[in-house]
Amino acid sequence: MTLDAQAPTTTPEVAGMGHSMKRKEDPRFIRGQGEYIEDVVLPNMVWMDIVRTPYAHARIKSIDASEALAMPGVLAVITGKDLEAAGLHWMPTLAGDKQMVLPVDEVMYQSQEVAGVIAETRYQAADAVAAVYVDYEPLPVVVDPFKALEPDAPVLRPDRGPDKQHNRIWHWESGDRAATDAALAASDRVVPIDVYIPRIHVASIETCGCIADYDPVNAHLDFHVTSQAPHVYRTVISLVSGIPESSIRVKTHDIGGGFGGKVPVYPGYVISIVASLTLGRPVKWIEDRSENLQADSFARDYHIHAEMGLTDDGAITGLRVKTLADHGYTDAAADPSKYPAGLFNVITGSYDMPQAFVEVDAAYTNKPPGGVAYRCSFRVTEAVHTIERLVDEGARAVAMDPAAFRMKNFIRKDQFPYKTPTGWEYDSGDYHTALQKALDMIGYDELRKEQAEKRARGELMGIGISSFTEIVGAGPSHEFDIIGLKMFDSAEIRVHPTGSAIVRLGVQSQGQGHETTFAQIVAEELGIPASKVKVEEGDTDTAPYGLGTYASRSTPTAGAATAIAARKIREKTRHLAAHLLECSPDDLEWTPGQWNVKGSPDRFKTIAELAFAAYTDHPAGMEAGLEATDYYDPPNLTFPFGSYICVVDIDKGTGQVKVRRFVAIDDCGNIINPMIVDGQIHGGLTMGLAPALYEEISYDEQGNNLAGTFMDYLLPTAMETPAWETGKTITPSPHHPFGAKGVGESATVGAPPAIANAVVDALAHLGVTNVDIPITPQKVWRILHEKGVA
Ligand code: MCN
Ligand code: CUM
Repeated sequence: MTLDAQAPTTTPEVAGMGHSMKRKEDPRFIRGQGEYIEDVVLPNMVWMDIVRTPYAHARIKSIDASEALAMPGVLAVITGKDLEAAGLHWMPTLAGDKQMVLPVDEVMYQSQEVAGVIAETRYQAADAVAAVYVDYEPLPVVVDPFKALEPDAPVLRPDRGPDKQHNRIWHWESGDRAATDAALAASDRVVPIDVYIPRIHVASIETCGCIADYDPVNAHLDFHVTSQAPHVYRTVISLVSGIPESSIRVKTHDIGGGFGGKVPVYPGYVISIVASLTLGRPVKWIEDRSENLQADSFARDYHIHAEMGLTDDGAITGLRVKTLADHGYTDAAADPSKYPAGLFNVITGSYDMPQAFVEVDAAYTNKPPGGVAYRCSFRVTEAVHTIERLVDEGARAVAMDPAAFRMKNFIRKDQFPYKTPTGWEYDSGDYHTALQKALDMIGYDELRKEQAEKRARGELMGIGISSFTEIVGAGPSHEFDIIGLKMFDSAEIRVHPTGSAIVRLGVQSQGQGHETTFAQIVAEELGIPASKVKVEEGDTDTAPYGLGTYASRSTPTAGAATAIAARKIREKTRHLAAHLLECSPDDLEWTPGQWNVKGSPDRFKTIAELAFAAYTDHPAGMEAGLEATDYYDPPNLTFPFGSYICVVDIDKGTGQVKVRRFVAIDDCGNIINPMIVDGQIHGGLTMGLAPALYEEISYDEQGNNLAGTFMDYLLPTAMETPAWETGKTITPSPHHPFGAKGVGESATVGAPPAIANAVVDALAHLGVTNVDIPITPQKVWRILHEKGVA
């Protein structure tokens, strides 16, 4: 059923599902009392800074660190040769490729790490970095992934197997090629589109950083780090270093934004650990902003050619997609093993697609490695952008309104669970209702009239729609793993004698409000007020093993684990209540926060009484205590969706695009905290506006990063951000324990094509069929100039 909002079943004091409880973490954040890596200072701590290459591809002839080593406070300079001696100069990437910790022979991208300099203070380390002399011999640079695949291109990774002496990393296919070719051949028309989704970077407020603290006496490593996946880090560190996992504690603190950029294990982390092992002192390393923009993992960089088959009356018959993915010098994408192109084959989107075939090739180039990071669950943003742009071009080809075209081709709500031709099973959806709500809210018909009048006067106004389907919540574990680690997630709940509780989780908040929402899940299931439920994440010594937070998976996986663990506790309290009330457990029924004897409303035991009894008055034969753990393996992913409509006005003189209105209707199933979900959507929309209009990391022919500072890499501020108008529909997930779907990335995935479609809509009468993002004033002005309009 599709509802506008669900009514809470608990009181505001208990604050279970559906209450807009204020975030428990905010008092410390708004008072500047958060604790980030930079705030953590350990006794006897020293600093590391990193020497980086100015060349995108070069041979290292020699490194001379003698002058640096003689400088005040300098303790060590670590090079690739030092690591090679210990077999630590390469490390595995999460995608099963390998990555240099420090280079021995060749540097592969501009700003790659070349040496770590450790000194008593940060300033001494930075000064000494400038005194490390590296003699480079420049090598030919490959920046264009198409050229990388040409037969005469230099092979960038000769370390790969003898059968892989070329720059193609992998080729991946999904769907039925022959059936799709046949469907397109039989179509009345085939509409093509070429889209480039540029490289972008998350630029979270807190850059990456760590403190490696090796204690030689106890042979124990404490690793403080700003990471989205602490347990995975612990396992990787153990595998790389040989230190037993029981002697490694990974500890996060508050995280100043992750957005995917804090999933990979960066070379700086490994160098810090080696430095601490060598010196026996805590070693802190924190990137500066330019290092973060130039060397951390990137997102997108997909060159996509897509074709859609259509009948003359506007029915979609099939979709064929060919893509080239630029992965930089190593495949370090944090994609599940089976999915080298992530979940890109969700590209059939919200449409009832008879046939589809998707193929992706990945290429090495002389750019930083990475992939997927930037608020996108495994390449879904690229997929959604393509299908939503293509659907608009399809509508235009058959002279249909883009809203009507979508309504005609949407999967109908009676078709769920819906199997896509590329193999996904969408759990639930109601796309018609969401789009209709967005059309009504923005006043679509009026806007079309206004647009026609303006066009007659020569003014440029456009309306763009995006009706996206997201795919979030990996596992199930039989399909999803990262470096072999199955993708489930976990929760452990302990209820204390006086009725308060602690929840420990394998996921990791970076600003999403887990301390609040996970407490609300316990409040909903057990009736313990959310204010009395402490949520703890990010300490691998105490939390149950989990895969971490990315791909909007926390609510679908750890949220489910929390509910199931709470239900195990509830079941135990039923037996406690039966003992105390001297009745059979079968005679009891649960109403929020208490067990009642059926038919006797005055005979009940509250959760607080039962918690106390678990430690003071449990029956013979029952274990004392009140706690439970759950490792939840989801049966399927969840498929949140939404319909966004954007109105833009374009200035003919400057090419400036102004987003006049933006309506976002989102559906993430049942909602834990409506205010937090709204916050996620507002932030996500701004992070969708960013690549649509401003952000791009590009390189010149020599592989120089052209957007290595905030002067060139433009982040939208409050000035550029329009007043988002949001609304909801609620279509619960049928398989999730409390009907929720993830939402953390929906808006970033859904927003860019709405904006791009609005811009193309404003320019379509001039013959424009696509404008690649970021849609800068210069790009638009050039088009207007060419068309003789500017
Ligand atoms: N929520 C809810 N009801 C739902 C779904 C979610 O109340 N039906 C709540 C959750 O309980 C959680 C928040 O909304 O507090 C986001 O939940 P979810 O969709 O499960 O996503 P995750 O917690 O797994 O967060 C990951 C997601 C990702 S992948 C990126 S990238 C991103 C995002 O969250 N990074 C963020 N939002 C971010 N927000 C902040 N402030 N900082 C980041 O780095
Ligand atoms: Cu890929 S950005 Mo989020 O999934 O951490």
